[in-house]
Amino acid sequence: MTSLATNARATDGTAELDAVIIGAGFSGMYQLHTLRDRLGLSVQVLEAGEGVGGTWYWNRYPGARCDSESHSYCFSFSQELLNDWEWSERYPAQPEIIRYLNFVADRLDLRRDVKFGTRVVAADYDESRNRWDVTTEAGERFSAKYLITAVGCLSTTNVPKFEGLESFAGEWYHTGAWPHEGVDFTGKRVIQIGTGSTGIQAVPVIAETAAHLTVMQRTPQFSVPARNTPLTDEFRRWVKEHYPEIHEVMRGTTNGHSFRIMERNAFDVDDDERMAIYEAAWEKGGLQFRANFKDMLTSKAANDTAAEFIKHKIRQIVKDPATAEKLANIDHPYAAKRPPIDTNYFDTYNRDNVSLVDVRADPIAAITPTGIRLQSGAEHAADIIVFATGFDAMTGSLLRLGITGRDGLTLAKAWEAGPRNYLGLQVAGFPNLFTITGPGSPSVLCNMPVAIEQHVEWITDCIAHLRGHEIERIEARDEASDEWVQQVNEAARATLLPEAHSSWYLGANVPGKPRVFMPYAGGMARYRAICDEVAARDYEGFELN
Ligand code: N01
Repeated sequence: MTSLATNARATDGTAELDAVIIGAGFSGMYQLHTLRDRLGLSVQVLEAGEGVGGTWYWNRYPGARCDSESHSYCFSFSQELLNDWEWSERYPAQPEIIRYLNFVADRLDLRRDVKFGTRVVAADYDESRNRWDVTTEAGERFSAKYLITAVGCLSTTNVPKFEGLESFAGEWYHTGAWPHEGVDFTGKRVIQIGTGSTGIQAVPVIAETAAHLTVMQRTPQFSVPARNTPLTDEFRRWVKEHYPEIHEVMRGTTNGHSFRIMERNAFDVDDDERMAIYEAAWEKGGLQFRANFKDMLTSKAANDTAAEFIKHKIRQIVKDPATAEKLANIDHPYAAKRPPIDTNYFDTYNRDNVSLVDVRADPIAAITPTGIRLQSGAEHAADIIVFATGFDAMTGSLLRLGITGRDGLTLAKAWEAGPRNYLGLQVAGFPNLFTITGPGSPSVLCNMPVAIEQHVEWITDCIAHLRGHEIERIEARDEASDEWVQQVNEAARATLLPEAHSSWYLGANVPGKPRVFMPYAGGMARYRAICDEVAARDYEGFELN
């Protein structure tokens, strides 16, 4: 089987490649490294941003910080990268993560095969040539045997279509497309819409300099303190000495973090002991809070104990009882929506310059030249509006690539009723297209670098297998896709996750989006075993020819 060692150009100017990867975040960077440097393929990465980093390139909003602990939020495949990088804090802030990803890009010499400022607008499969023809916004064309999307799960910003936005006389920004030069809130009246993980990180930071911050909350959210702190030399040394054990935990747990989920159930202990466990976890901080009991996401009664604990904390922290009630009036199980962690979020509502508006009780009617008008007619003035309104998650970034498979079948048509694929990796009708952390894989329910490394390595092994056996095409079978969709649904139904009716996991935050629970909730360890088994059985469920 021949490989195009260097990028050839057809007479019409199309660059001929073995593989095109779309996106240069964690996943695109690692996929480039494995295909180019391990398999020797000619690869072109196309990236809309002007630098590497993906989600961390775009999300530069105040307070942007990772909720995974730094020593677990990095690549694990290279001992050299692990040895030569030092994290400074328990949770890395956006600038540090971008520095890290640039360090990786330098070390692996990745940038020479990334075309920045290049947005893909179409990708068409040509069956007669068995090639993907990729077109960019600027009209450039690339042709490749393999097309790999590395576009992330949370990359397409959701700016709700409020009437009158264009009439607003002030400035407005979405957190996921934040200006690189930053935004100066000093002395400004700011309205922030949205209280998800992003909004909860941004509120305390914006409140520090704004004249006044009005937070518009539609769905109240649980949040646990992050307890961010600088890392000690001792901890850093310990991490460097224990990578094998740390990575074993990360690869063996449900959610890819460096802590284990406790073996006990919530009612294995009495009320006093349970409260002591929650108090200790609250003091320790972080996403570990949900790992206190193994039935936290499967038993409503168990979940209620955590939910009540956090609601009680909110009422204790927030001094104004009416504000506390709006924040604590949470109607979904704890962690059924992605649980945020925070730095002084609830305490920020005790500041004189911060107020909370319940826009579920009184929805936003319109944006006016001077601010926001609610349905009751109440007006809120603003110089700056911050949209912390999330993303068209998981499918949005794939659908906007304009992908068309065999016989003119568009991905939009194939996924009309919601995403349907096999293992979250391949879609029937779209040969040689791989979707890293696609819907139907654990992705957002897992510490992302762990999910990404597993997908990239599986795809790399798969392509090596195809090449080694002179196989031209791999494509998910219809029956296997139907079965997988059923497994994804069953895995979700076995948990409390679908009970959060406003969750972006279900597509509920985007009007008109099909309500389908998108990520695979069966756990990363189980998913990894399934993928390995499929490969070992000669790629069972895929058509190879
Ligand atoms: O987005 P969200 P996010 N009117 O969709 C509200 C990851 N992340 O950017 O819940 C009024 O969670 C919406 O209300 P509702 C993480 O996985 C990771 O905060 O739809 N409000 C909600 O309050 C996270 O889950 C890190 O009713 C409207 C908010 O806007 C994911 O990104 C850090 C509205 C959106 O919350 C997304 O988080 C930050 C409307 N029309 C984020 N439309 C890390 O640590 C939406 N809202 C790695």
